[in-house]
Amino acid sequence: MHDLMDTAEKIRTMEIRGAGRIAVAASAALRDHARTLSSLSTEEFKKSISEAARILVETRPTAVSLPNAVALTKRYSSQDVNEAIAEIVSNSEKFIKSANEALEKIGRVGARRIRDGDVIMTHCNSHAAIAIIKTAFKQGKKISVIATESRPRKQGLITIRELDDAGIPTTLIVDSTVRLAMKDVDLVVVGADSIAVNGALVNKIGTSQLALAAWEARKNVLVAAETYKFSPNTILGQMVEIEDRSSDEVIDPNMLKEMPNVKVRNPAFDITPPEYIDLIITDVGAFPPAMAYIVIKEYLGLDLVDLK
Ligand code: RUB
Repeated sequence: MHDLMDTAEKIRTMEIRGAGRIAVAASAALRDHARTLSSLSTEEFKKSISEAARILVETRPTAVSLPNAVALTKRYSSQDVNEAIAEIVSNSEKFIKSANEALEKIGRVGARRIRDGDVIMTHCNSHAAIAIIKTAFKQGKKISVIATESRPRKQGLITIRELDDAGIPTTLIVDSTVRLAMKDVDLVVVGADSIAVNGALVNKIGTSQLALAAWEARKNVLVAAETYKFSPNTILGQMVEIEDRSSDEVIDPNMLKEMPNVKVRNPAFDITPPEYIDLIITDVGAFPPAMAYIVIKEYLGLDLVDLK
C-alpha cells in the first residue's frame, strides 16, 4: 500500500499533474498494488482493490481520465486471485500503451489542421495539445506559439520550456493578455480534463476566456483529448466537479489574515460550452463536440457508466 499512497500523494500535491499523466500514474499504481496481493483470499483481494481504487480516485475530482483509467484497470472476472492479478496487470499495460499511442495519433490528426505560418495560442500545460504543435513543427511548418502563464500554478512555464526544447518560437503572456493577443492568433489549441456528453469542455481555469475571445475574433478552437477524457457519467446527468484549491496558491496567507473582509476563490478549472469549440481531436479522429455521445458509446464503452 505504501507505493500506492505515495502516488496518491503525488497526484494530490500536483507533483504528478495533467489529466493524461494522472491517468497513467494511477493505472500503474493500481497494477503494482495488485501484484503485492497474491497471498490474499478472493474476498480480501476484492476489498483491497476497491479500497486502492477509491484512494486514487479521491485524490483530485475534476479530470475524468483518473476514474476512467482506474475503472479500466481494476476490471477482472476470475475468482482465482493470481489470475485476477494477471488480468489487472494486462489491463494496465494495455491502458498505458494505448495512452502513449493516443498522443501520437492526436499529434498526427491535429497537425493536419495547422497550416504553414500559423500562430497558435495554448493554455496551461497539455501534452495532447503540445503533441499537435510539435508534430506540425516536425513536419516543417513554420509555426509559432503564444502560451499563457496559467495562474496561479503557472503551468505555462512548463509549456514554454517544452516548446523551447523543441526549438519552437514561443511568446509567453500573462492570462489577462489573451483578448489583446487574439488578433495575432490563427487558432487556439488546448487540452482537456473532462468532456461532457453535450461536448462541453472542462479544462484549466481560463480556457473558457480563450475560447470566448477566439469566438469573438472568429478564430478556430481545437481541443486535444484522448477518448478516455470523455465523461461517461455525464450521460446520467452527473455534473463534473470543479476542484477548489487553497487560497495559499493565490495570496500569502499572512497578508490574507490582515484583511478579515476578504475571501479568495481559486477554482482550478472552468467550463467551455460546446458552441465555442470547433473540433475535438481524439485518438480515433476529429469530431465536432456534438458527437461526444458517440465517442463515449463507441470508443470508451457504456459499461463505464456507473448506474449506482
Ligand atoms: C492541467 C490541465 C491540462 C489538462 C490536459 O491541469 O488543465 O490542460 O489536464 O493535459 P493541472 P494533458 O495542472 O491542474 O493538472 O493533455 O497533459 O492530459
